Formats: sequence, C-alpha cells, structure tokens
Amino acid sequence: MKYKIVADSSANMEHLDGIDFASVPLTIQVGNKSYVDNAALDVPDMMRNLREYKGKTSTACPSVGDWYNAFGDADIVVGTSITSGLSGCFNSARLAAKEYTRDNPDKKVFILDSLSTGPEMQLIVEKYAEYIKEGFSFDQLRGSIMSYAKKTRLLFSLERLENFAKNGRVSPAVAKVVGLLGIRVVGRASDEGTLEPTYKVRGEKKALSKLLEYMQELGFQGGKVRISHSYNENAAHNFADMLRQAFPGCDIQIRLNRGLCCYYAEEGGVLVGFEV
Ligand code: X90
Repeated sequence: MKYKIVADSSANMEHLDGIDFASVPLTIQVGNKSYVDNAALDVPDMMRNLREYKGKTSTACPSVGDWYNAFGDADIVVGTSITSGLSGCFNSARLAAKEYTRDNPDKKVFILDSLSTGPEMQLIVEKYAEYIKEGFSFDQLRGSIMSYAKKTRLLFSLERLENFAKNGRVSPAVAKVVGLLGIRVVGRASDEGTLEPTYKVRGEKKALSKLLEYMQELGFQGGKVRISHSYNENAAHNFADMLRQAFPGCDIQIRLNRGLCCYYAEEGGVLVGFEV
C-alpha cells in the first residue's frame, strides 16, 4: 500500500520526513506577473513587488488537475485544503478525488476541508503522518483526522488587511481600522472557516498578550503549537517565549509563511495553530 499526504501551499510545507508528501500550489497574481507558491518561489521578491505595485493583485486556487497530479499513483491519499469559506481550493480537491477514484476504483482519497489554513493545516498534516506511521487504515485515517481537527484552532495577529479587502474577503471598513498605524487585529478562523476579527489592539506587545489570553480562553492547556509568520521573527520568538513561560515543556515550532499566507497575512502577520 502506497500512502501519500497532500496539502495546498497555504500549509507552508514543502516536504515531510519519511512520508510521501506533495504541496499543491496556489498562485498570486501581481499585475501580469504570476507567482506560483512552490518551493522555488522567492517570497521576499514577491513581497517587494507587492509593496511597489499599485494596481490590482489577486490569488487563485489550484485546478482539479493540479490536485489530481499531486495524488501521483498512491493507493491511499489523505490531505487537507485551505478553508472552503474563503477559497475554491477545497472544491478543486474534492472534484480531483472523485476523478481519481473513478479512474482507479481500488484507490482511496480523503481531503479534509480545514476550515482554516497555515499552521492549523500543518498540525493536521503532522497528525496524518503520525497515524500513517502507526499503520492506520483509510477509514481509521479519515475518522481520526476528523476528530482531531475538531480540537485544533487558528488565531492570528495582523497589521494590515488590505489584501483581504481588495479581494472581497473582509469588509473595507474593518480593513481601514486595521490599516491605521500601530493597530493590529487579533482574531481567529471562525467555525465556518472565515476570518473573524475579534479584537483590535495597539502595538505588538499587546497583540501578543491578547493572543495568549485568547488561546487560553479557547481552551489551550499546553498542547502542540505551530507558529508561522510573515517576516516577523521577533514577534514569533517573543510569543514562543511567553508560551513557554506559561506552559513549560510545550511543543512549539516556528516557520516562515510561504507565498499565499504572506500575501494575505501581509508583512508582520503572525499565525498560531494549536491544540485544545
Ligand atoms: O482561492 C484563493 O485564491 C485563495 C484565497 C485564500 C484566502 C484566505 C487566506 C488566508 C491566509 C491569513 C490569516 C488567517 C486567516 C484565517 C481565516 C480562516 C492567512
């Protein structure tokens, strides 16, 4: 039995140790330039271009064919996609799964709609990998990951929501307040998989303490934490220190956002995926 894990590029993952893995890239459109969010993408260069470009920018999800190809020739494919509440990505994945199993009736595919993105997807992928190493069957993988994902959450602290607003994924009024100097929005991925801006705070220090408070309010008790950021190493490390102080021994990892998450979280943005 050949197993494979797939996730779109919003999970910020390029490979996985010991298990066949494929990242399915979204694309970022800046004028007539198209950036494919794969391992070869020069994210700082894209961000520089975005800062300078005054025209329209947008993103696009992978096609059905992109997902289909990512499945390779695996017998059991499991994966996850960015929230269907904000992207057509899950729909492409769903259709690809249908085609793949129609063409290969002996093979099986399950793609979970994460209703989230970034580091929460990372937690889901890591959990799939653990289950596969434990020898789970397809049905066990599907059932267990659905229960697991009920106990994972995503919070964020963002300095700007301009790209969200430009693409009609958040109201311009909310984006305007967050755009003010020093104002950050601390919020979460809602149960429907949309952006829920919960608090507005002034300054990064306040944003980080709010994040920690919010995590605890949502039931965090020291489980796994995955942090990703858009070129805000300081905030990510300070936040990890705060977490370790409150929850000694807590399993924390920090990574940089790749293209898609950088585009929407914008420079300075911090995403936190965690278990409750
Ligand atoms: O289909 C497409 O073009 C992609 C659209 C993606 C829109 C959402 C991207 C979110 C990236 C930003 C902060 C976290 C928000 C969480 C909401 C679920 C990360």
